[in-house]
Amino acid sequence: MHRDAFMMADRPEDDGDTSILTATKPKTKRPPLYKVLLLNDDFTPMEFVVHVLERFFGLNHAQAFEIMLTVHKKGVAVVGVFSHEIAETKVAQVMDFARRHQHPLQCTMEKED
Ligand code: TYC
Repeated sequence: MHRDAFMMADRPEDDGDTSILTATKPKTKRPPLYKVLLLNDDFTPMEFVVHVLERFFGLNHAQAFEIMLTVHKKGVAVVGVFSHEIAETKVAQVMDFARRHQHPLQCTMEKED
């Protein structure tokens, strides 16, 4: 036999095993979180905003009043941090509730850093 005419398994560096082993880091990445933001406007009544915060974000009256005042004074505040799906639901609930009551209240979400 010609000296280069090796069969696969005859090559010293190849034992014929076709399996591939790759070291992989165990993936434990947590899903990203999203901040739900409430925006100020000049028309939505303060009591309506307080009610929204109690109803959709599980805040007590004092907490809701405090966050409402922060939005009123600063223009925007984070009202909660959630998974993407829960944040989307909260935003939709607030926007729908505000629209049904004909208030221009705006609620948005943004990815947390
Ligand atoms: N600025 C509104 C007012 O004076 C109150 C308000 C607070 C509106 C928070 C929206 O997200 C808001 N009636």
